Amino acid sequence: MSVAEKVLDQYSSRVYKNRKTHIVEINNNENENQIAANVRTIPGIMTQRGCCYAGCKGVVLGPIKDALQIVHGPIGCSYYAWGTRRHKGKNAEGVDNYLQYSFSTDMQEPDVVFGGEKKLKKAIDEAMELFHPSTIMICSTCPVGLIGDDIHAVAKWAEEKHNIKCIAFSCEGYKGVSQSAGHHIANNQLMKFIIGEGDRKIESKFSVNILGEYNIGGDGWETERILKRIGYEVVSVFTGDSSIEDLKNAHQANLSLVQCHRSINYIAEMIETKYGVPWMKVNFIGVKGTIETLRNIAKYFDNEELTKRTEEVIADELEKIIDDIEYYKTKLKGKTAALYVGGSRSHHYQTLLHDFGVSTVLAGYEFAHRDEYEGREILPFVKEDADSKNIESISVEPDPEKYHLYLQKEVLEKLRDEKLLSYYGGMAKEMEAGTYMVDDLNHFETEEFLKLLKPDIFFSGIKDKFVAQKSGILSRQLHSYDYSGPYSGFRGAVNFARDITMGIYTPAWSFIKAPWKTAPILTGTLGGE
Ligand code: CFM
Ligand code: HCA
Repeated sequence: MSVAEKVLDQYSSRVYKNRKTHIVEINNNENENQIAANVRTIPGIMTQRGCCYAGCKGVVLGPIKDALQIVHGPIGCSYYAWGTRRHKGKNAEGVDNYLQYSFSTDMQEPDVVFGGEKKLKKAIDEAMELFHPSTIMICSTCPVGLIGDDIHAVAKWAEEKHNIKCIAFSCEGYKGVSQSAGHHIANNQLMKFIIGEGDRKIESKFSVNILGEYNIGGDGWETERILKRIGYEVVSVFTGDSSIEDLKNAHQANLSLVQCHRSINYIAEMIETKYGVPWMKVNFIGVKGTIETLRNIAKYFDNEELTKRTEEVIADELEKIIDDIEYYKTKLKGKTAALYVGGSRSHHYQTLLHDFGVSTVLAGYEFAHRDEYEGREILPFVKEDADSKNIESISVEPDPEKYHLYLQKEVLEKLRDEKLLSYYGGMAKEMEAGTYMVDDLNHFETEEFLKLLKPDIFFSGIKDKFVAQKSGILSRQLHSYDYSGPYSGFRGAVNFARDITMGIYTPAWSFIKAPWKTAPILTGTLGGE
């Protein structure tokens, strides 16, 4: 019996049938690594997924520092989205910073019975009186959708009364199947009400947006540092340490760099369709990943000076970290890891682990779509390539829900032949045969897989890390890095290696004994009576 079969075999037939489609043993034949993803979790299963509101307010909007964000709903929802992800933002002259606050309407039973719009209006009036923000965002949580408060009408009222920008997000937690629905809702509203509003003069001809970079542990700052050293102008970052003023100008950049595709692909595609700004998938996690990314960006701009400067910066950054990298390699080479994070890191961090000789035995996502697992072909820089190669018919479906490129078969083959198609995502094709890819890994499966695969490290989240840790396996949190970081770029790679080396070699492990190491696994009575 394979490891997966041993885990699945313990389920009832109904659950077995469902979960089997979410667990894939990687096969050398790429086409066979197909997985079910982005579908409802069976009720009763202890999923680690979050909700739509978490994806909208918690993830995409949360880091925007100068928008005062009011959560319309019970206080718990607001507190959760404020405290968990730890958004980092620097104070800047003339830019408000509300990151340390948690604004909520604190919905109670009478509001559910009689409606909560009055309370929401009062909260907006109070916020205006105390803070005078220029932008307010309203995010609704589950009860609001159930009772039917019209937050969009309230937003319109607020704009007229207070002469501000007020945007409502109907991101009730129950919508969709995970955080993923919330990303989409946030992206649509940012596109509709913010992007395109700015008219800042962009000086550089090498200007970029960094999309899907939320500055966890300071990652965005590190990425920006490297890009600026080379000579790029960073117009906006979605949304780590961002301000409305920057986001407004995103349409003016030459190129969008997409770090986390899952949470922001909608904006990348919409900016391309509406303003003609192309996008490119990047990965600033891992030394090799960063170098490859920097070279790809330089290749896009195709400028001799910029290419030279890129190589100089790579060489200089490498020289500064090479001794550390070599040292940590001696400590980490040959170790194994399991990764279970949201919708992009389980793939990105395999690049970084490879840098240190750590291999992956299992990787999974909470809410990724099939793209992130299986990959899809993308056509970068559609317009330019189409013109220069005389490709006649390319139709791009602009609806972000179905953003596949619909190409005629012969066109597709021609592009493939000329290596104009690049591949996005596809964690499967970088994983070794015999390892596991699991979608929506639940509590039970986590325990079972860890017991059977025995990885040296389990990279996971706030909720699930302690199960592993108490069973004697080191667990590092990849959501907010157990409050360490940055882990991106060159310096980040060293921070990461230092943290996991400390974790693996700490003497604390000799004081811990997993419960099943001292207690018998089977209990029962032997003999007749
Ligand atoms: Fe993108 Fe993210 Fe992630 Fe994500 Fe997230 Fe996150 Fe994550 Mo937590 S946007 S998909 S919804 S990289 S909050 S910064 S760590 S689950 S893997
Ligand atoms: C979220 C945010 C989260 C949660 C992490 C966790 C984050 O999706 O709601 O619960 O482990 O990164 O903070 O992913």
